[in-house]
Amino acid sequence: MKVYFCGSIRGGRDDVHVYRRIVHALQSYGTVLTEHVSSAELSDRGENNAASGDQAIHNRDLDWLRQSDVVVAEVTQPSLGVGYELGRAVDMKKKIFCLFRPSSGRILSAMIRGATDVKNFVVRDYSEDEVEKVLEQFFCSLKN
Ligand code: 6IA
Repeated sequence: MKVYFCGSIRGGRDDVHVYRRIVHALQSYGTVLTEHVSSAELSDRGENNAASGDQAIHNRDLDWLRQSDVVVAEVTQPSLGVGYELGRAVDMKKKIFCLFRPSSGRILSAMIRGATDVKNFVVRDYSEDEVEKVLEQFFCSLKN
């Protein structure tokens, strides 16, 4: 199983500790193609390798997105890139699982909350200490 994980980079890195926890849990279900999203060394400049330009990042990420079996996104910290990835993933008919923390005080974009269709696009409100449990429920539901 190949998992594409989405989380904010240039949108802000406040939640990187949550991304780490999610990626760690995801690794028990398959290969996480985008592990770097949870790297503490990656700043909101979104660049720790000056040689790779934005176009290369975009094209490589879309290749990984195409290869993926499932897309998991932490959507609490608003990010243009994550929104874009989700839109492209919908178009590719991927299974998508979005995680949102209401305790942040934010209200999730209607374009994400409203994309819910039960089968392929699921939005789950959760708290940080439930990460492992909600992922387990999601991956179990894929088997049915
Ligand atoms: O607009 P944002 O930067 O917040 O978008 C974040 C999303 O876009 C993530 O889910 C990533 O999959 C993707 N993304 C944005 N920037 C990068 C990136 N930067 N590398 C990989 N994916 C990215 C350079 C870091 C690299 C040299 C280690």
